[in-house]
Amino acid sequence: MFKKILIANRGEIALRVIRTAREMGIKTVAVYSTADRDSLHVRFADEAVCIGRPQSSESYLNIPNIMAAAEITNADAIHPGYGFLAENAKFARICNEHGVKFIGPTPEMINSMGDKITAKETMIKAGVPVVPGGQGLLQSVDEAKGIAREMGYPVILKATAGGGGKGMRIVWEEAELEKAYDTAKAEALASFKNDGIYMEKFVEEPRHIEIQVAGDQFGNVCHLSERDCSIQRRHQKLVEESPSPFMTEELRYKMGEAAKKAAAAINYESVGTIEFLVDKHRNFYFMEMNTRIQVEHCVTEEVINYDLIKEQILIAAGHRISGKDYFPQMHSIECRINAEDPYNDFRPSPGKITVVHQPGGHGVRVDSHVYAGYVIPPYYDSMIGKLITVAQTRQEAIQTMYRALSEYVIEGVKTTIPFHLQLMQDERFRSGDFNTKFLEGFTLK
Ligand code: MV4
Repeated sequence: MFKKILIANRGEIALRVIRTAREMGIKTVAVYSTADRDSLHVRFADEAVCIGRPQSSESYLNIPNIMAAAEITNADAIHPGYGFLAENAKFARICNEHGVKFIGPTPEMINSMGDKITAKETMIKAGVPVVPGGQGLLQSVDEAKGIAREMGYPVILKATAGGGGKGMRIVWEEAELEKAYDTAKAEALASFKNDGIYMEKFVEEPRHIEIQVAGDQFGNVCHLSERDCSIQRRHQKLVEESPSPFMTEELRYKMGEAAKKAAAAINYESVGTIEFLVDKHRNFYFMEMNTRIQVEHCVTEEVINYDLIKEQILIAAGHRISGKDYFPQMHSIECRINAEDPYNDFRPSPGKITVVHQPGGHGVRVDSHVYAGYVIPPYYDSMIGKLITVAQTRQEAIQTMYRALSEYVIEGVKTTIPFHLQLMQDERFRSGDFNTKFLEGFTLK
């Protein structure tokens, strides 16, 4: 087993990894930017090394500084968390070349899922359903018109180097196609230095349902059931839950088998997530694979009673998994509590938190790195913490969430708590009848 893990991240996920490492008897090294000197991850780690100025590019994305910190502290593994360098194949390669185990998949696995056309081709070969569309890169507007005419509008243009919604264009009729083609290409080039785009049939009002998977170095793969992440706003997830209220036993079986096929197709090693679009007829289509631990991993942990970070560390250390699948025994919901003003277009609200009271009690988990006096820096994401509830039923998990949200006190910055309070009382949310468009028709009272 590793003796000392460096955590190349900050905030709640750094703390989350430190907690599990300590339970496993593994020492930890925090790295931090000068904006994060007073962060809890710095105080709770066994050692801490400053790696640069506040801007991510000079600290949490600065590979030479992180490697230097690993070297001087004698860390034998690096946990990348999510965001920052978590899906950076070059970083994974550099870690491994320096004898520091990257706690995640190999650089080849990261690359094979990073390019969306390559990922889609791999899935077609593996027999995983994908959204109907053109084969590979679009070469011209005329080619795009031909494909769209054949499969019918609406269609969607996506960047092969994209993901997470950046640089997408929905096209409702042929008259719009040429302009959309040009802007999608220009946006892709500007955002990713790669102007490759491809086309798919646009699936209207889909649900976003993802399957958690795990694979080991010996070819065993399993699934750990689903999360419903349909409650999003501008591609930012706000609420996640497991199981999905839309799920049936049959659909879980089919999506679970497809997710395992997807992971097995690249001999996936580590924990990861297969994202699917699910239409109203319960047809499902591979969207992308996340080769990292995700923000919303906690709802899965709660419903299967299983520490996913521990599993990720064990797999990286060469342990075997049994290969048996996991099914939800409980219902869990996560609300992302952000320092944003929900009355003002969710505008970031960084600054000093003057008062904190975090909820507790039966069925409540808070994963957060903040305390009274903590300053949320303007340089990174605006997450204050994740509030997670678990109960026997969805209705009870919602009731517990409403109660916990009512107890949650954060003063000094605006938060998304009022949004979540209203959502937990919303009839449509409570009925489970929602899709990725739900928040477009939601206004805060
Ligand atoms: C789609 C789609 C409809 N049809 N692809 C958004 C994130 C990126 N991973 C892909 N996304 C979508 N791809 C087809 N063929 C609708 C979306 C989409 C979406 C997906 C999941 C969650 C929220 C979303 C919000 C808008 C659009």
